[in-house]
Amino acid sequence: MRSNLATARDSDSVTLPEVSRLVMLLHGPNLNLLGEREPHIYGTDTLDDYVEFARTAAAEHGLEIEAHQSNAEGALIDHIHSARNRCAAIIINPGAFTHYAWAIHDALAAFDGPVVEVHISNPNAREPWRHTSVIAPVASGSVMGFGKQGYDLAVRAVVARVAP
Ligand code: CA2
Repeated sequence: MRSNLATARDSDSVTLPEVSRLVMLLHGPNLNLLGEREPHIYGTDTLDDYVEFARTAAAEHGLEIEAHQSNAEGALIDHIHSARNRCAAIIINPGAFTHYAWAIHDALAAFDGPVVEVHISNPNAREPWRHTSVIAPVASGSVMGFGKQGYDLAVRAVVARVAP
């Protein structure tokens, strides 16, 4: 597995590799509405609650979360590009982009670190059009159907894959 390395200099000006502790957490379209509608599917937690939960889980392992949500595919792609050579890993809930956004697939394929796909619900137990993920082939793995707990599992999956 390739890892994203930043460089740091010690007092003797020797360049030392330093593993980035930054993890990008991305949320796709409509997830800004979490907690406002469809609580029977997505629960009552807001997006801020999810991000805070992931931040706390990451902090327990010495990782820091940089979180973004966008309803625009291009904005998500720009965030993925900005994670290159800077973030150790990406955790992404692409929302409905999961099922057809090949440009997000391509952007993630160009990211060197682990990518964890996470879903609050279990798309495979829902409508047939949700059963395809174009993100899964470029993800290290996927966590789905466990609600907020899935974000803790996603963080743990990252921890297991980035250098201690
Ligand atoms: O279960 C997930 O996390 C999903 O990524 C959520 C997406 C859905 O298209 C995927 O198939 C599975 C939908 C996000 C919509 O979120 C809303 C939240 C509250 C109210 C309305 C929509």
